[in-house]
Amino acid sequence: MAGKEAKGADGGAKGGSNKGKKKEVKKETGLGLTNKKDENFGEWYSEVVVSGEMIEYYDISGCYVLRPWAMSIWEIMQEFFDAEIKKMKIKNCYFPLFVSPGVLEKEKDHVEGFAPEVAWVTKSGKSDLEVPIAIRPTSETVMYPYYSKWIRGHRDLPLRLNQWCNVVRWEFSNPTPFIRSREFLWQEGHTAFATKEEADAEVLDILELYRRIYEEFLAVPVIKGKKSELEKFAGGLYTTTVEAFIPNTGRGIQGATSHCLGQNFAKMFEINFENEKGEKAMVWQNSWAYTTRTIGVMIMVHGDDKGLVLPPKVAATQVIVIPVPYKDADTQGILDACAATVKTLSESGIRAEADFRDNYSPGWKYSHWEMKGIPLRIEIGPKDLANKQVRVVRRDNSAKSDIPMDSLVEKVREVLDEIQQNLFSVAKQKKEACIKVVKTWEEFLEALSQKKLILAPWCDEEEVEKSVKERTKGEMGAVKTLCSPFDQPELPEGTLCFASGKPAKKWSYWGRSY
Ligand code: 87F
Repeated sequence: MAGKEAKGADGGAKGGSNKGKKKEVKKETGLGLTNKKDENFGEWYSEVVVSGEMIEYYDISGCYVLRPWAMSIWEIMQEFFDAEIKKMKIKNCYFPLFVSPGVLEKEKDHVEGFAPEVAWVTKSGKSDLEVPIAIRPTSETVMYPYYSKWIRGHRDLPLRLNQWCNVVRWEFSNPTPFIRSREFLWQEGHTAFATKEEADAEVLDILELYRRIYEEFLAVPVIKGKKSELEKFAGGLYTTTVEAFIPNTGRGIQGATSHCLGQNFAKMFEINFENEKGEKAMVWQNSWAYTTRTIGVMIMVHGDDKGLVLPPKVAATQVIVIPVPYKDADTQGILDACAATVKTLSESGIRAEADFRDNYSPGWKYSHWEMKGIPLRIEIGPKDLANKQVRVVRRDNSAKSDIPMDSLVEKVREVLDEIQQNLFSVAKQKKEACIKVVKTWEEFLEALSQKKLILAPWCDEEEVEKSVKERTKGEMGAVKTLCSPFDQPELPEGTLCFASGKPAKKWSYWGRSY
């Protein structure tokens, strides 16, 4: 991959105009993707995360290097979410990475199904550890013994903690950068309340923050809803989710989950308190998480054949300023104008940089920054200098316009907002065009073969869901319920389940998923 950035990849004459020669430049420099999003999605994705400088592959399968371009997206979302949960009086903490086997197994039921994914440390140096130590796949069993210790009376409630950390789950099905990796970053919130009402309310408050991360930051539309009994977190009472959809593969993807745990863990870990009446009571708990998967979903939804497409709100650099010097022109004047442009934008809070590297041509830089998905490019050449203007080029739709220097900040801000809006509305339209309402099994199979996001009336019976899984399993993976949307269309009296023919109880989204 290093070859892609090899020096001497000098697209066309240095300082020359490359306008209209973009294709040639790409060929010469080896920039550009070899796979197309619509033809070879999986290969396209692997290529775009590396060429866009988000990921570097690692010599342990399922593990990836998060490069600064990706990490800065994580940090921007983190800054938002962290501030929001602090407003809700949730506090950050940090519990250890290592879990003793006793603690991990304390809560057998919920860990059992996950056991094959738990990674263990068995040695220090050459000698075997007396007791192997697990690496946290999630922290219920790590944290809840302390909740039991710290919660005594109703005045200790609510207890609302969050931690930002990494977790390890030794997955065996095909690893994908961001989407399914063996180690990933997340926040995990774990809260305890005196009443179910408080817990219920928080579940939805957190889910709303997850929706905002996807829709307002990543410009990815999501569906809020409830998981089926089969798909919920088995240790909890109910699971709410934000579900996204990848039109190219026709697959749903769980974006983030907010669980009400009920009192299941309180029972197991004896998290009791004395209520206001002096009686012994059990707490009500929630847990909730979003992970670096968010970044993968964003890449899959917005990326195109030229590379990444980053929404301005999460791009580390929102504007790249590229000098376009010309033979006899005032090169220093152009460079100064670029520097001044960056300074003006930066001072007004717009994240801008200039690419002054003199070993790359402007054309090469255009392709390079397109590959990295930078929302807006500013070109400054002799004509722009003379006219006291800059040329701006949008990454989302390639639209070009000239803006006068004296309205730079105002106009750039406007265009960035438009890009953010446009990415969201295009993604939403695409998603909505994929939704297919089906009433019968035949329609369901037809929609499935067309990679649709299926909305169907369902009897809400687990056996039926299992049979749908069974009847659709194969190379592509089985179909499952993604969620039952909070926003339920009307369900006329007498509507039947698409799969069982029994009376339908609710509308549910179905599909293959990640
Ligand atoms: C893998 C190995 C061991 C998922 C696992 O969703 C245990 C688990 O408990 C496990 N994979 N889970 C479920 C995690 C549930 C819950 N934890 C806190 C969340 C949100 C954050």
